[in-house]
Amino acid sequence: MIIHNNEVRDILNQVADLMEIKEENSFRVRAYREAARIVEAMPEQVSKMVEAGEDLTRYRGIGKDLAGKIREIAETGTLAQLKELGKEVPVSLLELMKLPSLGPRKISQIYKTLGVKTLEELESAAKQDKIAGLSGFGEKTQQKILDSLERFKKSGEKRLLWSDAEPFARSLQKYLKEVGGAKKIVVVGSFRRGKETVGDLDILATCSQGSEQDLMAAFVRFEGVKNVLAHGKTKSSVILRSGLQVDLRIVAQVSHGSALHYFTGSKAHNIAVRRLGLERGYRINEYGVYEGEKRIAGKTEKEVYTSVGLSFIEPELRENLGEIEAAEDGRLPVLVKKSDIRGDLHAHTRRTDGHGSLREMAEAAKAKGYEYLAITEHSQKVAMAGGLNEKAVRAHMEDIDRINEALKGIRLLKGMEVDILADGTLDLPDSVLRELDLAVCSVHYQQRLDRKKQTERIIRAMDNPNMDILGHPTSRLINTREPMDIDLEKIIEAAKERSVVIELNAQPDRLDLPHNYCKIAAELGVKIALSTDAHGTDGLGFMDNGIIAARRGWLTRADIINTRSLSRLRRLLRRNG
Ligand code: DGT
Ligand code: CA
Ligand code: CA
Ligand code: ZN
Repeated sequence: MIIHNNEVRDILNQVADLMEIKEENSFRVRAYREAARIVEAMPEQVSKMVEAGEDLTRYRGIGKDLAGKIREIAETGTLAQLKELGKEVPVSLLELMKLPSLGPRKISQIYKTLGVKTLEELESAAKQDKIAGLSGFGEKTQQKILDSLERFKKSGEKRLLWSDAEPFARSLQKYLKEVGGAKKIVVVGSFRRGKETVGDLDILATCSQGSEQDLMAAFVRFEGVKNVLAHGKTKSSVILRSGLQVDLRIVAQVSHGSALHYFTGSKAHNIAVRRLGLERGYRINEYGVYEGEKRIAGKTEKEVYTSVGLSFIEPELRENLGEIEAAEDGRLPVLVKKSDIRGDLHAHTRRTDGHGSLREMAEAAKAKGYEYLAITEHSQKVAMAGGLNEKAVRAHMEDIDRINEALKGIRLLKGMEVDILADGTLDLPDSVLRELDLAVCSVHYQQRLDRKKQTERIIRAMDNPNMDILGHPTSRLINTREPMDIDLEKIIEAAKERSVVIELNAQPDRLDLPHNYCKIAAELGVKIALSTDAHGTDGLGFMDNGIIAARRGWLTRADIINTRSLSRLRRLLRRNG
């Protein structure tokens, strides 16, 4: 049985949630969450490591006890402890955790005082005005709960983050490739377009004639399958244990290009291409491009585009947001790629809320082939993360100087992630900000100001010449937190006037700046910092996600400052003229 790291992570987090609702020892709760985070970041399938008898305690943060739990999950797909906890607190309370307005403490209180166990019961309690009276709640919180219930119902099933779908996409692809007769196996749909979340996975296959049935049979037998929704000759659909739906289609090899194009989408892009075909008298569908009854193209995707007079359009651009017109005019951007990246400009260490040391982070960045890595610790306002005051910033800078002397082939930059305070001033005095190599400035508190105030707050911060980069500009957390209410176009224009760089934060649930705004920024000539916001050495790997997001945002190598050598980067940062 293949248990994916994300499934292990989810079970560990569920245990932590239930323990927290039960008000168990907070150190234990944290240990589970930490283990979940470590498993998520593991470069290999933990289930394979368990199978090979590897010792998981070599990961810092995983002790003997947790290693045993992880082994149990990897071997059985579940954890007896979760069932035990379920006897003491209803597992249905985990559903309530999906509402951003409720944490374990509040859930525990609502459960204990009102006996609320489900989302429905929560809604009726709130509607009957029973929540507002609980200590620590009030009218406002009750309304927030109702609002988030409303949003939750509207969004229905949550779409999966691209990065959470990826392990399933990869293992299915590998698995299907190994079936006798299988030829090309491509994951298409929104996954191929690199959309930040995917509704389901769509797989397109070709195979040698006569092996269609074997391929379909193998697909529905895949170890991760929970339900088979349909099992046909050319199309089957399954639901995986994680809840993700996967569709497999088999097409003839002569149609592969057309089918790739059709099933990659987006629908809006397809419709626009089909319309261009119609203007030339062609019919375009998933089987080919036809002039009358004659197939004139369809074996490759490129042929499909050529048939309507377009150059090849990268999947990430296929949203009908101007890519067709750009292809017609020969203005398609040459999208940034992984090998263009020469450093990372947002990372934390143990000094604040990260997990690695300066040296570990530097070595990991060097191993990625980078020239530089900016260590940008939180500032004092972010006390929860152990943010640094002026004195601590100086110690941070001295440590970096010292370590840089010892390092070869990689340079650490003295950075800070400086909080933008509610009035738009920065959380550290200019005297110390001036001495940094770079300041990423972000909003962490009071994210619910009204649109005008919030926009002004951020622009005011940009007025400070010590600000180099605006960090995670909307503060959204995909599936959990709405973006701040801001006039982002105005902020981008203000960044242009002040030569402030805007961050594209590569955390899989941030991808902030969103892609349509990346495009606007690039058109205006505003530079982008593509940064991972790594909180450990493994976090530097989020750059791969970030590249996809940047490509969806039409960004080229020239648009992104960390494609530059260190000396050019320094010249681009406005603190150096
Ligand atoms: P998702 O799954 O919601 O993240 O988004 P997609 O884009 O993967 O959509 P999905 O799975 O419904 O369909 C996969 C692709 O198949 C879609 O991107 C384009 C193509 N497709 C589906 N339905 C239609 C349709 O009615 N017309 C056209 N032209 N294409 C369609
Ligand atoms: Ca899909
Ligand atoms: Ca689909
Ligand atoms: Zn950060």
